Amino acid sequence: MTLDPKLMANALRALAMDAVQQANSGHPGAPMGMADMAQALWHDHLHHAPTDPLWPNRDRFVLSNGHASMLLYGLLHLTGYDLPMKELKNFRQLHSRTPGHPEVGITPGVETTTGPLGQGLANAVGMALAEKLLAHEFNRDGFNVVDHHTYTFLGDGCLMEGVSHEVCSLAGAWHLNKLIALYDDNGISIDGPVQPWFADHTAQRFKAYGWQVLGPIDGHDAAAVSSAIASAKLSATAPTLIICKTHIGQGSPNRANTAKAHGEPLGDAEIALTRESLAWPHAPFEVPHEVYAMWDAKAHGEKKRSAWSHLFATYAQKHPELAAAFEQRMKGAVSAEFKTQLDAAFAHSESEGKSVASRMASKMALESLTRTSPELLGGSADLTGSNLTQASNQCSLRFDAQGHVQAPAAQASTSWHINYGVREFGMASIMNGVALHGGFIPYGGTFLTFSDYSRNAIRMAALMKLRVVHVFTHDSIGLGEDGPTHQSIEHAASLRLIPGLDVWRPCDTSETLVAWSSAIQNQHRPSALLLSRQTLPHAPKKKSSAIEKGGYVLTEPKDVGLKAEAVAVLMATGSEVGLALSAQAHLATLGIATRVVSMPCTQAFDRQPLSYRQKVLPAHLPRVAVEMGVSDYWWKYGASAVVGIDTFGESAPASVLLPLFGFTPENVAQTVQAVLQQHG
Ligand SMILES: Cc1ncc(C[n+]2csc(CCOP(=O)(O)OP(=O)(O)O)c2C)c(N)n1
Repeated sequence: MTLDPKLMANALRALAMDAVQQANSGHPGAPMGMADMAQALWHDHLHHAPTDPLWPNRDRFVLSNGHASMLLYGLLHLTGYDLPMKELKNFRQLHSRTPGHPEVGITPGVETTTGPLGQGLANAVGMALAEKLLAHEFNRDGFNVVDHHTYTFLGDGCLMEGVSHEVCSLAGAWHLNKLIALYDDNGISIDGPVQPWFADHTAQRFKAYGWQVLGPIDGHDAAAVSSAIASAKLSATAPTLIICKTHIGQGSPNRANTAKAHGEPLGDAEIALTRESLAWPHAPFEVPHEVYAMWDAKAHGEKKRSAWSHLFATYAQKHPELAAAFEQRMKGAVSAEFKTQLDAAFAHSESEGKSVASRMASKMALESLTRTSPELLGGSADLTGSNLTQASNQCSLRFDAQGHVQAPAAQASTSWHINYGVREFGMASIMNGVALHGGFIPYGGTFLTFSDYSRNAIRMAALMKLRVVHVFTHDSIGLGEDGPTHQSIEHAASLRLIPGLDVWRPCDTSETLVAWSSAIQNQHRPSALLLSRQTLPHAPKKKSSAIEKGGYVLTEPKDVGLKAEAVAVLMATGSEVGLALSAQAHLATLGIATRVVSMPCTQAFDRQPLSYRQKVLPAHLPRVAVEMGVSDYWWKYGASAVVGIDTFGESAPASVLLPLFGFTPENVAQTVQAVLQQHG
């Protein structure tokens, strides 16, 4: 069979224009423009196995400009993945395996969900980082069991997005030489030719990051693209950007090089003209057998995959423990030891009853966790000493000038901690890429207020059901003098609005330990841990199983010396649980019996059966919520009043701010009394 790269690329073009036309929506221009680049990469270089899309040592391919989804679907279909033509005909329709933008978990061969521009590139950086770290940890002489590239396609939009700066700067500093990015430099975005708003010297920009830059080359010359990729693969110390000059909508006589090609179907008349100009006479969704044969990657992929399997089998004989650990890590299984350790730490915390800031409690959890779970890949966006994300046995990740991971001083097991620099969004989206690659449970810290910077990546983690853990410290006005710029007000409530994200705001060491334990055990869910800067008192003795439910009865009137049944419930989280307990004690002196409910994770609470939730929050009892944040969130729990903050904070010591904003036992008690009066 003689290969015809143009014909192969034209098959991608035809499928893209026909599917977009059939859906009457979508983006034909980018797939048509990148078809030759895709042919060069996927045919000549990409190590992938359509019959086993999750083979651990496959190359990763990330379509960062996710609106070009039809390019990826075309590639997956033609190379032999389980993506039949009927799925392409169903492009963008309900429950198809070809959603508008690629979504991981829906389409075999899709490595990450892309569409929010810039983040696919960030995910690719995370994948390349994971590869490098796993290779360092698991490869042995003659056994490069972790040895693959990460490729990404990206467009002008990805490069305009600020997150591309954050992550490409890191990729350079980390010497991610197996990361190869192909830039679809077509000079067009939605508003038109980009020159007036995107005049960067991209090559110089990437050289300044420490990348190798190849091109500009003709992105429609598949041989030129292929040989650029071949040289990129030789890079020993730097990631590579290949600048490919292309024409958006290539092949369409009237739409090529126009913004109209970006996001509109070409229309029947233009499609007919395009068929002619491409010399592609076939009916819509018809691909000749010989073209399928040229694209079919099943046999070749299976050869690569089985060669790796053999290598791994010999590795497993020589290094059985490493092989078992690698398999466990790639499955995302955590050692049973971690739970034993946390249970012991919990018992210790309960017996000690120490007052500790919850950020410090989190560090204590990490001290134990990182010893049993080397897959924990920690980090902080330049706030390590404040977030307390680095356990004493964790090594700061460093690379030498040759791009090698600097081995730490002799240590039995290594857990890494990454200094991400001041790059919250970059950190969060890189963590997603690391989690997608497999082999690690990434976590990263910053101040809770700056969760806004990371927000879309947190949302993407939730959408993709990724186990990443965000450590957000300094979670309220309780941080004090840094003032309103740093004080979280709306953040807890706003994070709780993200479907599929567990938001924990623990009140003491024991709850913090359970929060960590739950975050790690939830393999298909991201978690955010909201932690205090200030010291928090230990709450009364409790069971970890109650805390896991996300909301539970912490104290009853009898715990403060009253025989009576509770007449009201105080619901509180984090630092305000101690305050609710003080208010409960204060009310008891007035003969008013209340119950305190701790609600460290409202999502976990919401997942409990109704009968449990009604037991904790009985319908007949008025409720007062106490949380140093916007009051809005608490109305859903039937609060009659909320002691919250609906303005920004102030710059002053916490000891001044707390009473100023009404966070005193007296004010909380008065609020309960006022509610009881209203309820007669
Ligand atoms: C974060 C984000 N902002 C905006 C969009 C909407 N959007 C989709 S494609 C696009 C233009 C991208 O231009 P380019 O990367 O050059 O793509 P091309 O025109 O070459 O297809 C925009 C603004 C998005 N998907 N993500």
